[in-house]
This record gives sequence, structure tokens and C-alpha cells, in this order.
Amino acid sequence: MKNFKPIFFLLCFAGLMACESSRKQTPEAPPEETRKPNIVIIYMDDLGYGDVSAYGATELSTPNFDALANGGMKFTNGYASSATCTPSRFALLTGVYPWRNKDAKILPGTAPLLIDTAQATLPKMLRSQGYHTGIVGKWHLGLGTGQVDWNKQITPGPNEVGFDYSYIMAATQDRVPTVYIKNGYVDNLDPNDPIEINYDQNFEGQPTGKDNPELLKMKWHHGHNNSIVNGIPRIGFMKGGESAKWVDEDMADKFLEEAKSYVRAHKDEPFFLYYAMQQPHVPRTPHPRFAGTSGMGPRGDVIVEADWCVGEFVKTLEEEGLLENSLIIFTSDNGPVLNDGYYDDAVEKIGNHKPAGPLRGGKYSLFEAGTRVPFIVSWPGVIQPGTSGALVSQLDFFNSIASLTGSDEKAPDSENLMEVFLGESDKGRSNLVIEATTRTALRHGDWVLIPPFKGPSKNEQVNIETGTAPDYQLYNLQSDIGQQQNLAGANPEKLKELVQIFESIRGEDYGNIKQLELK
Ligand code: NG6
Ligand code: CA
Repeated sequence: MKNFKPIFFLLCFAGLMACESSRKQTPEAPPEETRKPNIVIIYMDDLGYGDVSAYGATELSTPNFDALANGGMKFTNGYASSATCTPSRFALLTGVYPWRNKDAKILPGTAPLLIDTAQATLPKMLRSQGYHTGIVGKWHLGLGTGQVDWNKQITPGPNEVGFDYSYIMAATQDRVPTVYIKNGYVDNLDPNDPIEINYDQNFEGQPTGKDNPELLKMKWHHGHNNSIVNGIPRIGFMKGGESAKWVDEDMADKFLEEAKSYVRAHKDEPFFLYYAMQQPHVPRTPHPRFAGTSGMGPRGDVIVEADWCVGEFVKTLEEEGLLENSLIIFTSDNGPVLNDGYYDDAVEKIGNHKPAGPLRGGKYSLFEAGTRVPFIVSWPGVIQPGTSGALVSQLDFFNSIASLTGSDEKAPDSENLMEVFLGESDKGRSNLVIEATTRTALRHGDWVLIPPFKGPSKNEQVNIETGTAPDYQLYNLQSDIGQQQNLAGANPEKLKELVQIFESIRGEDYGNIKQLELK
């Protein structure tokens, strides 16, 4: 932080007024030394700990992810808050544990906005510090208040919780509506062909993945058998909106172009860009120029594609002279999965690749691979490259970035770890509660406690261990990163200590959560 403090003082003198007026009048850019750093979060969807060469992948090459890792701080104990998307995104933007919000579960495309418009958010906080704020990519935090008319302004959404600009997909690539939404309006919508969405029943006469397999270019394995868009069966039913439907193979290019344009449009003011990429979530649809490039089928190909996108994006920052003054965070919303509902060769062509690296479990799992993810912080002008084993979470972005940019706002579950993120300290969190499909566990030092839960020990559809067992599990990650040896019986003292810490954080809810059936 030492390099930044003088800048911060200057800024204090320049005053907030100057920042505010620069947002409205777009005067000349202030000299580089007095500029607050741009903040970029590149958020991958289902990218595993072992999917990046810098984290040990040998069968896949990810030179552009690696360049961020090798030029910045690479965290080996960095966590998403949850093993699925919506709760992790909620935590990332609010600094609040998702288990405090009972609705923070994987949302359908018709779900209402999950974040209260009165709630503090990372983009709101940055806006108050003089930043322009934008999101490009996957949202999946709900839109509207219940009944959305997709043909009118869709609100509240990202623009009502702190983003000045938004270009998003509503939920996931496998869920309807399969359209882009720009600042609350469906992009390219023909008013004569209105969109209708229903998650319960089909519209009369519309083909489905279930009934019309002859229309499919990608086959469904589980779920994903409702409306067909571009030959791909989806979750949910959709009618109309032909001109607005995205082309899956073009999605990566589309979001990249949007992210680049955002940077170019806001290069003269400090900006926060949340670039939420869709890869390698299903359906995996690489652009033809990446198809076959990984030798691992579409899952590998879209990772190669995403790596290229990151390279192009960083190049844009460089071309605009912004790279030295941009803090770039690269991470993922949850761990990896191979078969997440389509037959796409992910299982068949995996070869020796290990998407979870040495970790146990995967997406949906309370074992490490559910939430421990690639986690890189780069700031070329400031951070000395290095690797850190400090315990850090995406929850911590809120307080850390607040302190960096001069805000005294704090979010309830966020810790100010800016010195850790900048490589100036290795003192991370003492405790972190992780979450998988509403069940929670505790990381404390090198130890992990998984309390007893009802429910199957394996999610058979995706072929991933859930981490669920009827008895306490206690693992020492220092000596047993693969969580093979349950030490609960052999180490009752440690078990007791962790149970106490866990229950003190989780509070009374824990008793209910403990009894929940696996969803
Ligand atoms: C699940 C979907 C899965 C994926 C996931 C959300 C089925 C059977 N499975 O319900 O394919 O869409 O939701 O993934 O429908 S996430 O990364 O956005 O959390
Ligand atoms: Ca995800």
C-alpha cells in the first residue's frame, strides 16, 4: 500500500467534489499519479482450481491467465463464498455471507432481484468514491420484483444496485431468456415479436428438448429439456424475441467487445468493471476458431477461448495506457464440473486433466474443490509478483477495495485484506465459512470442519461428492490437501475448538441448516 498512500492524500486534497464533477463534465483526465486505480474483476463461471496452468494444469495451456498470475499475487487459499453461482455473486458484490439470505440459491431466470436496492454494494461504494461502474456478462442475481415484462424496462436490476452501465445475460447460458439486456432493456428486441418467459409450462406449439430431439445440436443429459434455442435445449420456456436471441458461439466475443468498449469509453475517469465471463459453464459453445483447439472437447476449448479473451482485454488496458494503474482481480464463482447436464464430451475427453487439481469434490461440493478457486490479484504498477498461501475470500473485496479507495464503508462479513492482496502481508483471515447448496462448513487455519448433514454423499447426476456425511469431518489441509483422512475421531480437542468457532459464527440458524435435506 506504500505506493498508493501519497496518491490517496493528494486525492483527499483534490476532494470528492472534483471526482464528482469529472463524472458529469468529462474534463481532461487528471495526471496519472493522482488517479485512483481502475478496478477490474474478471469473474469466471465454474473454472476449477486445476484449470489454470499457473495452478498446475499441464494438459491445458492458459498463457493469459498465467500472465496475470505471474505478474501479480497468486493466492493458493483463495475462496469463492459458495460452490454455486448465485450465492457467490451475492457475496462478491455485498460482502455478506450468502447463508444470511435465505433466497441466495441458484436462481431461475424469472427470479426477482436478490440484492435489496437499499443494501450496500461494491459498485455503490465505488461510485461514492468517484468511480464509474459497469458490469458486462453474467448477472444471475435476479431482476425485477416478481412479474417481469421482458418487453419493457426490466427493473430493478444491476443499474439499481450500483452499476452505471450494464450489459448482461439475466441468469445463465443454459437458462431462458437467451437475450442480452442493456441498461434494463432487451438488446435488439423487435416490439412486434414480444418475449414471453415461463419456468413452469410451455407455450402452445413450441418445441422442447424433451419432445423434439430431432431439432437438437446438443443433447441433454439431465434437466435442460425445455425450450430449444439455437439447437440447444434450455432450462425454462421462452417464446418470441427472435431478433434478440444471442448466438451462443458469439457470446465470448460479444462480452469481450462490450468490456473493451466500456474501458475505452471510461478511460478518462476511474472505473470499476465487473467482467463476468460465461465460460466454462454449460452449454459450452466455443467460437469455431477455438473449436477443437484444446483436444479436450468443448469444455477445454472454451477455457482456451476465455484465456484468449482475457489476453485481449488486458491488451486493451495496455493500449489505452491504463494497465499500470489497474487493479485486476481474476477468479471464479465456484469449482469445476464436467457433466452439468449436456452430453458434450467433457467427461469422455478429459484425459489426464484434473479440473480440481489436487482438491477433492467440485461444483456443488463442501469439499475444497467446490469453493477453493483460482484467485489472482494483479496491479502491474504496484504489486511485486509472488504467491501467497494466506486465507482470502471474495467476501473480502468489499472492505479491502473500500480502504484502498478511501472509503470507510464496511460490509458485515468482509475483512480488509488489502495489504495481503498487494503482497505486503501474509496475514489472511482466521476463519471462513464456506457454503454448498445451503450447507456450511468452516475453514480455520489449516483445518476444515464439515458438520454432520443429512443427504446423499454424492450428487449422482454430476458425479461429484457432496461432502455430506452423518458424522463430523475434520481435515488438516496442510498435510492432507485431498481431504482423505478424517481426523475428527483422532483429534477431539481440535474438533471441539472448531465446532465452537463454527457455531459462534453460524449462530442459531445452524441448527436448522444442519437438518436440511440436500437440495
Ligand atoms: C443447475 C443446473 C446446472 C447449472 C446450475 C447453475 C440442472 C439439472 N442443472 O440447476 O446445469 O445451470 O444449475 O450453475 O438444471 S451456476 O454456476 O450458475 O450455479
Ligand atoms: Ca458457476
